Order: sequence, then C-alpha cells, then structure tokens
Amino acid sequence: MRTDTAPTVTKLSDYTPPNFKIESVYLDFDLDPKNTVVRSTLKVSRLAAGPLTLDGDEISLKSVKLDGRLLKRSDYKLTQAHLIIDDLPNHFTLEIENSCNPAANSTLMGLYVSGGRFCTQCEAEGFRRITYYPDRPDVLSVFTVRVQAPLKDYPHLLANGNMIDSGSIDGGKTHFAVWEDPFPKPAYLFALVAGQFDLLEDSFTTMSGREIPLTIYVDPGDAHRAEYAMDSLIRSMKWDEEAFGREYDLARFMIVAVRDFNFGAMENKGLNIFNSALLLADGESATDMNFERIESVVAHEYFHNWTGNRITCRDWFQLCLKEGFTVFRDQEFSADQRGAAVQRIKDVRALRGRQFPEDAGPLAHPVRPNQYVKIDNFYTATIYEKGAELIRMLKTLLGAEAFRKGCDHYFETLDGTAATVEQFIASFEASSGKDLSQFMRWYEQAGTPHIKVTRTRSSESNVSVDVITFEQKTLPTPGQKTKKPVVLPIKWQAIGDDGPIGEAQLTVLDAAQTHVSLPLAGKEYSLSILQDFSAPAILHTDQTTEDALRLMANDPNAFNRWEAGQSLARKLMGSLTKAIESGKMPEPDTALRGYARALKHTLLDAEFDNNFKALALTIPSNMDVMQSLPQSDPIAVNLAGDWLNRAISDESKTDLIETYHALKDEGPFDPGAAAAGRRALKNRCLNLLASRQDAIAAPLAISQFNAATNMTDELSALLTLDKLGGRRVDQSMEDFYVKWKANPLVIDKWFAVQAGRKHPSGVDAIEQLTKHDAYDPRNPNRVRALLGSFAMSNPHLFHDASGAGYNFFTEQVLDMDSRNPSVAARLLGVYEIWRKLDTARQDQIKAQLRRVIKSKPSKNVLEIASKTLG
Ligand code: B3K
Ligand code: ZN
Repeated sequence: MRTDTAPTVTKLSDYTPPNFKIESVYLDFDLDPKNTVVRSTLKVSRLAAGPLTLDGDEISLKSVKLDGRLLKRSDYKLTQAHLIIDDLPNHFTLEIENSCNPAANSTLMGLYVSGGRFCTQCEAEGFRRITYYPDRPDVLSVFTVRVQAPLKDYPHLLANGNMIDSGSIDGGKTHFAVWEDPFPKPAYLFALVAGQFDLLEDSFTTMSGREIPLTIYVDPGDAHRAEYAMDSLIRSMKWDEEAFGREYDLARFMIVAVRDFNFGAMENKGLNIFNSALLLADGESATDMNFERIESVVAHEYFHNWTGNRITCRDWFQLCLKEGFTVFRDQEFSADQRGAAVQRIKDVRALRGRQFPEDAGPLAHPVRPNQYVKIDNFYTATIYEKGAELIRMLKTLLGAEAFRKGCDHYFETLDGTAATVEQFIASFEASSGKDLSQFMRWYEQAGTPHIKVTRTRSSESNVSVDVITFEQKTLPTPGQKTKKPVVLPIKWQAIGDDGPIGEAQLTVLDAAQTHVSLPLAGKEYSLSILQDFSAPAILHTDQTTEDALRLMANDPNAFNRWEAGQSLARKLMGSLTKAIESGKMPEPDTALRGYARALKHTLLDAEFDNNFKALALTIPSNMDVMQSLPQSDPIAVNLAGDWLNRAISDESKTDLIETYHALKDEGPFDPGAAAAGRRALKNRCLNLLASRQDAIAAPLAISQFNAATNMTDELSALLTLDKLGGRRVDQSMEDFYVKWKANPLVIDKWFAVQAGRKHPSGVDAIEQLTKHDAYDPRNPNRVRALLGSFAMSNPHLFHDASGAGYNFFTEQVLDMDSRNPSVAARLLGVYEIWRKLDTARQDQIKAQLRRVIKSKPSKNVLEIASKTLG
C-alpha cells in the first residue's frame, strides 16, 4: 500500500484499445473469510497483436492453465500489479486459480467482510483485488458466477443477474448458487454478497408488463427501515420509464445494505450495494435530510442501469459520462417528487459549497480530466455536480424536445458499448442539428466562469434604450493558464415594482462579450439574471441593495427570489467579516435592515411554501462566503454568520415564535416533502431564535427535545441546546447517547454533533472522542462523522489559531491511510481551501501537507497532498 516508487500517471492521450476480447467469464468462489479461493475461466479472442495483460492487486496466484495445459512459471510474467502472457493464439481458454484474504482487507475495495458478511466493491479498480483480469471499463463480458459457502453463516449467496442454479453439498453443511448476467459488463460492475440478512420484498410491473421482484437485504431486524428505500425504488423505476423511456431489463432487482462502505452506494448490475446510512430510515431515527438523500441515491443507482451499465465508459477519463448524466437524472427526479425550485436551490447550495471551491482551488480539474494518479481521487464534485450542470445547460440550449431525442439517440445507438463524451455529444448534434463543438470546452476547461453584467444607456434611432453587456472570463487553474470562452446560456428578465416587465429571455454568451438592447430606459427595473441558475457561473453585477430587495419581493422566478437574498447576505457577511477581523463591532446599516425586513415578508407570505421559506431564512454557508473574499479568517466568517442570524431574528422575533408554534403540531410521521417542509421551517425558526442568546429559545428547545417523536426535531433541538450552551446541554447529549446507543446510524449523528461542538477543552476533546468505546477507525461512516464533521463544521477548533486542530486532523488522516487510502485521501481534501485563509493559517496547512508527503503515504494521499500544496 505504501508508495516506494514514483507514482505512475495515467493520461487520456495514451488510451489504446484492448488486445483481447473476453467472450465470457466463469467465476467460481469458495468463500472463506481468511482464504477465499477464486477459479476463473475466461474464453478469449484476439482483437490486436500483443500480450494479454491482466491486472492483480494483493492476491496470490496459484495456477494458470492455457487451453487445459498448466503453464510453467517461465510461461508468464508476474509483477506486483500484473500477470502478462505473451505468444497466445487467436482463440483460447484461460483458467486462473488464486486466493485472497477478505477478512484482512481494510481498504474495503475488492472482496471484504463487513459485519460477518461478504461483500464487494469493484469500482473503479477493485476487481483486480479479487482475481487477475483486464480490469478496465472497455472490456465487457458476460459473467456466470458460482458461489459456495457454509450454509449456517451464509444462508444468502448473491451475485449479479439471475439465479440459474442452487443446491447443497457436504450433506447440507455447504451450499452454492449460480448466477448468470446476460448483459455484457465491465468488471467494475461485478458484485457478490454472502451472509445472513432479513429481506424486504416487493415488485414492480414494467411498461411492457414484466413483473420484477424487488428485494432489499438488510441486517436482521432492519427490514422495516428499508420501506422508504423500496418506495423510492418503485417511484424511480416508474419515473425512468416516463421521463426517459427506460425500462428495467433483468428478471430481478436487488439492493443490499452494508455498514462498512467507502462512499454512498454502488450501481452493480442488478445488485446495488448501499452504505446502510443511505438506505435505512424510519421517522424516529432518521432526519428528513436522510430521507431525501435515500430517495435521491436509490434513484441515482437505479438510473445507472442505463446511464453507466447498459452504456458504460470507454476509460475512467469519461467518468462524467455516467456520473454527471446520472446526477442530472436524479436531480430531475427529485425535482418532480419534491418541487423544482426548492430542489434547484438545494442543488445550487451544494454546488457552491463543494464544487466552486474545488474549481477555484489547487485541486481544480476539468469535468473530463486528462490525467490522474489514482482514479479514486477523481470521484469529485466537479465530475458529479458540475458534470450534471453541463447536461442541464445542454437541455436549456437545445430545448426539452431535442434534448430528449438526443438521449433516445444515445440509448439506441450506443447500448451495450463503452462510450466517450464525444459520442454522447454527437447524439445531441444528431438530434438537434446544432454544432456543439464549442460546448465540448466545458469538458476540457477547469474553473468556474465569471459573468459580468453591466447596464448602460444609449440611443438607437433617437429612442433611448438600455444596453445590457454580458462578459465572461475564467481565471487560470493549475496547469491551464489560458482559458477560452465557453457557451453560457443566461436566462434573465427585467423586474419592476409590480412584477416582471416582459418575458424571460435566453441570451447565449459564447464569446468574450455580447450586448442586448432593452427599450426600457426611464423605467424603474432590476435585472434578474441567471434565473434557475441556468449556467454554473459566478455572477458580478452592479446590483444595489434596492435591486436585491426588489427581486426578493417581485421576481417570479423562485430560484432567483432566493438568490437575491443570498447575494445580499453574502455581501453583508463579507463586510461583517472584515469588521470582525479588524476588531470592530459591526453596526446595523440600511442594507442589513432591508435584508432582515425582506426575510420577514417572506416568512409571512402565504404564497411561499414552507420549504422555500426555510431555505430563504438560511444564510449562505461559510464556504460560500469565503469564496467571495480574497482571504479571510474562517472563525470571523463564522462569527459574521452568527451576527447576521441574530439580526434576522431581532427583526422577526415575534413572527418566528408564532410561526414556530403554528407549525408545532405533529400528526403521525410523514416523510413527504410537505411535512418535511413544516419541520424544516419550524426548526429554522427555533434556531434563529437561539441566535439571540436570550431566554426565548431554551424552554422551546428543551420541551422539543423531550417530546420529539422524530429525529429531525430531536436533533434540531439538541443542536439548538448546544448553540445556547449552559448546564443542561451535556446531560442532553448523554441522554441522547444512552437512548440511541444500539443504533449505529444514530450514533454516527451523535459523533457528528460532538465533533462540531465548541468544547471548552479545545481539540483535546475531539481527540478524546477517538478513544470513545463506540469509535471505530475501521468504519468509514464513523470516521467521517467524527473527522469529516470536525473539519467541516467546527471552524472554532479545526481552524484554532494554535494549529492544534490541523495537527490532530493530519495525524488522524495518516492513521486512516494505513488502513484505507481512498477514505484518507478524501478527508485530506479539506485542506484545499488553504489559499482562501489568512497567511498564518496558510503556513500551518502547508507545513501539514509537507509532513504528509514526507511520511511516505499511499498513492491516493500523496496525489492529494502534493496537488493541494501546488
Ligand atoms: N459509481 C459509484 C461510485 C464509485 C466510487 C469509487 N471510488 C457510485 C455512484 O456514483 O453511483
Ligand atoms: Zn453514480
């Protein structure tokens, strides 16, 4: 796992097609936690001259047979990473026997054991940890898999596809199952699961009338917690038929929940494997945010069946082809389920919180990168979220009809292949007749474009008109000094005091600048630009406070009504931060009062739904604000947020209390969007009231905490109590722990709450948590709950001026790296923000990164550390 040689860089320009086609694969597994034996039979045909190169990683080769003849050691070359065989005929059968040790596999890639059950994770390069194979996405084959294991410990034996045989041997002590997947797939979509499970079963009848049994496999006792996931799955299957004409193909569909998983979930053909945190939920123990995530991730993995599995990627550089498109599909699904405006606001908040910082920092890379050391490091917000934005722009530019036709063309012409971004874009050129060559720049160029909009008065044939100038510029990113103009669809509208003046317009800015004339000179209006966030860009306008307030009140585009408040809040937080940094107490000014008053109107306006109100009353994230400033003290940014929340609360105190009480009554738990909106607004009111640090919020929070019948309310009350401080809070934390200690998903939440607290003993308190009985450094969920939340949600201790927070964090990441490099590398990514911090903190983080590099870390961590340092 350690790097002893210089890491090799894989380049897009070096792509060569495979020399061999694998006609079929037969895999035979004899499962044993410490010594699993894998026998693989490959039927192979030659495509081009050259050797057969099979990948392998940390597995022991036992034997290789070519057309039934045992090969001698001198007949092949075996290195740490490859098995290479030369002088092969055009058609042959290769039989390989090897073993692996799933119980000792702490990387959670390949075949491993979680909670006594076998499971696999093969994307991107995990299959090579199971057997020797051309582990690349452009080698597609049909797999038949035989799994054998002791019946008592492993009553369920699962693999991709349809079960074609099963039985017992050894007088019933051992049993086996044979699975066949008729759809050619790359090795990264292979899956195998064995163990004891409870089942939740249902079915779905497809548009052509086929009844598909659906099964979710969970830990014993958890079946009822999978009901929402099952419901989400059925809605996703229906939606994909209606929105994209895509029908499910195999005879059954299965999902398995596992507790130890490196990320959210995996789309293995017919056998999705999920992190239990993204599958299991009930009202008592899961928050509304958990339900929302489950719905979207279940949909996402299901949608991959067409965008990823039926059509896969030629190489890992094309990752956005399946991820960006599938994220776009799941966002559209969620918008249909929960409301388009609210969904768009949430998606843009996430984009600004994670992708914009990535695109502006040392790890910036194009949506289709052109080189990598470890592909695991490229499952990024840029590939996923910016990748989805590109598809959204394509739809805006082409219109819904041509977009859908292009998708149909893509599905029809490329089914069963490993495709490229060029082939994908060509489908839309074919459907629309448009030249999309400039659009391809979005895939090649890193960095978020800046759009500047200015208004000037001019005269055209003696009529006075306003000329709107749109300009674009993308700043240099690492390795890309000069940038070309990209295609920016800008949806905009003029808004007066009585509402919009004219229809919304679409201006396509594909050069450095363009002008549009507007015959509105003399009229009072404000510009609502980038409605629905029609392009992933940073907008600069001469918008005044008055403009922002006019849009907050009158913009018919709900997204931009929210956005007007956000941009004002961002500016306010920026100047508050500067005041705090220079030791001055900020003074409320007209902009601040206007903003607070406008939010009060939003709160009281019966036209808006509760979800929208809750989002409007939420100020921009610290990360978002830091992106808008050249450099800042992150603790000052956080204090500025506290200050702004207090100002909002001061303005609307009585209305917040009244709204809180009006929304309090809970009937039986309902995870739907409307009920979740009530809870979101109620808890937002409570939290805002707590910003005042007076006697109002505490009794409300205490009684909510004691009476809560759902996790959203319970956790919000606990966080509010923490914000208020005081003697009671430690007891509440303890009560919460005792109440939930048998539920690992809730204990993850408890760790996340502890990690975000302003403990009086400082970073030591966080270090103590790593010694807590319930802390398990081998479990990624727990590690992320503690370390991820510490770095992202505890500005006071993580960014402590002494550097103790960074020091502790680095130690933990290095410790994690010895077990699980991909999770460690992802955690280390939080340092990408360093250039936006003050100089003292910049130096501290740089020293930490140098320390990481010196420690000879894994390739994953080395790549992130060296790129972050720059
Ligand atoms: N395709 C997987 C992600 C695999 C991550 C590998 N490091 C889940 C998803 O995006 O749907
Ligand atoms: Zn995905």
